[in-house]
Amino acid sequence: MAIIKRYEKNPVLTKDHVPYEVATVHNGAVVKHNDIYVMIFRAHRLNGRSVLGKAISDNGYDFKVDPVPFMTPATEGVFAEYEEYGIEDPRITFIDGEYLITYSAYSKHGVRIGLAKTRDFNTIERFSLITQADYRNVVIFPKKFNGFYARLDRPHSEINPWSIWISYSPDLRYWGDSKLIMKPVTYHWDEMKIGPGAPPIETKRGWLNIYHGVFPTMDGSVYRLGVALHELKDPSKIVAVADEWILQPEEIYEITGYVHNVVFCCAAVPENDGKVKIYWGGADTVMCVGTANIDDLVSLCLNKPRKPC
Ligand code: BMA
Repeated sequence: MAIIKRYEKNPVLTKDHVPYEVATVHNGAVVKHNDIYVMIFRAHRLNGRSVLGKAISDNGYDFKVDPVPFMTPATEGVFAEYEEYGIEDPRITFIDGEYLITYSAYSKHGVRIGLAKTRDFNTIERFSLITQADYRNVVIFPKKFNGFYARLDRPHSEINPWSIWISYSPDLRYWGDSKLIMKPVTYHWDEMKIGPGAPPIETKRGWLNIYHGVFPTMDGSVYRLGVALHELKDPSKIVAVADEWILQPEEIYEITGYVHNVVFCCAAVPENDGKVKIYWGGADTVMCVGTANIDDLVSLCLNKPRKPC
């Protein structure tokens, strides 16, 4: 049986739900704020550049989109220079009473990561550009370690297949002590590259990291999702990585679209009943959701691990 049960009415959000003109709705971050699910999603404008939209829901399935985008590329200040080509793939972490939103900022200089903050999803403040080029997929842990914020990140690499690193910061602005902690495995479903997906979820057995892995084929790349466990006190240490993927493109809305054969995750919302709602973009075109038991994901890592690397 599939470890993630797809919601039967997927996709939960498409461009038809959006009151302004967009070509896609995907790679959304979702959190529960005052018992309301808030989704910040990526949407391509008709010029091929992305903005971030906002949608809310009472149940995590039926979303209503705001009349205007939540964030558009900055037009002044230091951010304008680095967001000219669009803003993409948000992730949200709640820590110290604020929501931290990381996003990819694209420009002629490459892609780097912006960090914005909000307390209520009504107002938003850009805080800092927290990487140089070329980085994507930065997720911040919802806890500090020895007084330091921690993040998983994914620098671009020509020599080594793109891998997951960890970095630390005393103040969210300056990051360092970076270390490579997880690599793709040759002739495996994630052999081409891996990257952090949802911000990690704390479980009794470790931090659950839902990540994406890419496999190259004659028909282009296939994006799938996998899981890993990191040590609770020291997330730079990997307890186990599941050998099998947890989700691959299988439904029509994942197989065809703006980019075919893609499931791409930016968020997972743990619930009180031991389940987690996992959100993913299908074919870079629509937003989907499914549920899994957190224990099943943890067991998959522990009982069917792959060789560490
Ligand atoms: C990655 C990013 C994601 C996208 C994925 C599949 O490199 O651009 O935003 O979902 O490719 O196209």
